[in-house]
Amino acid sequence: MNDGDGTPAEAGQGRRFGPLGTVLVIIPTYNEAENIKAIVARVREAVPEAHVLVADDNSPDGTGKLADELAAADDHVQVLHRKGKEGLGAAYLAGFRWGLEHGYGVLVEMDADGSHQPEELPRLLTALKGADLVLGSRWVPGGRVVNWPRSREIISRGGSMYSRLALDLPLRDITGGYRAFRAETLEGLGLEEVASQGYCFQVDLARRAIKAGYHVVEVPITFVEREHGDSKMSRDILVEALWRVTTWGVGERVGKVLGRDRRPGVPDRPAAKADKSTQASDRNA
Ligand SMILES: Nc1nc2c(ncn2[C@@H]2O[C@H](COP(=O)(O)OP(=O)(O)OP(=O)(O)O)[C@@H](O)[C@H]2O)c(=O)[nH]1
Ligand SMILES: [Mg+2]
Repeated sequence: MNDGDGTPAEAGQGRRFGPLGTVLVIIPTYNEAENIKAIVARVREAVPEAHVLVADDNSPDGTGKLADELAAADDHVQVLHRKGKEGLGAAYLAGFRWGLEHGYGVLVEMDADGSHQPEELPRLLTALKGADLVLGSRWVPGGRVVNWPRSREIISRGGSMYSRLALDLPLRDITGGYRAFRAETLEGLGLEEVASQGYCFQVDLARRAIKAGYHVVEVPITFVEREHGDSKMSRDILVEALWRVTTWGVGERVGKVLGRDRRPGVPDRPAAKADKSTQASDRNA
């Protein structure tokens, strides 16, 4: 258990946050046979009380079978077998659903390829004691990337900057996928409406959290480029992100001009928390 102590965190602007409850680390996999054992072992070592859910899309390289072996040997490891490759977003949505149904208090997103270091998870969980959502961030002071080609860094930084400006989000790393959500936060994001898949899945969840008034904190991380296996990044994923972010941004601006007080795709609900003014912390930005 990673219980919060209910103390008002300085970052939470006076709000009291409840205990965290049990942590579920969701690891989506597609052809990660070379990585799955190491990443699960590192999570189990770094945060022994956390549970792991591998969400595998019937990987042809047998990742799902390896995950089954891990699950058979460790009651903190579970596997969600999915029919076939449907993209990162769909795998996370299925993993979130599973985790919420099973009563987990915290749901963590983590890649299988070692880019998101499990050893940094305790820092994310500590920050979550005073937040609704914590983003592992490469682009705040103290954050960095290791072994990334310049071209990837430009795409990633550019994607976050474009999303920040287009969607008016006070965040630095909007496309990153190392995150810790409180269960109540996920329940308030309108996940049933989420259709985005690749990088824009992460943008979509971040913008929903901000627009719904949740307190989002960025914690610096060191992102390490994968050493084994192939990236699933593709031109289609980039085009999808560019298209959706642009559409959301235009929709929000048109909505403002028309006097609507809510953004497209964002659930129409009262302030998520008592303090609606709670916004993303620019503490680290
Ligand atoms: N279940 C599932 N997992 C996926 C799918 N696509 C990617 N993943 C997983 O999502 C995580 C991130 O994918 P990566 O290929 O590492 O994408 P990336 O981090 O943007 O690219 P690199 O930096 O080049 O590694 C990895 O754990 C993948 O195995 C998918 O369609 N289904
Ligand atoms: Mg990766």
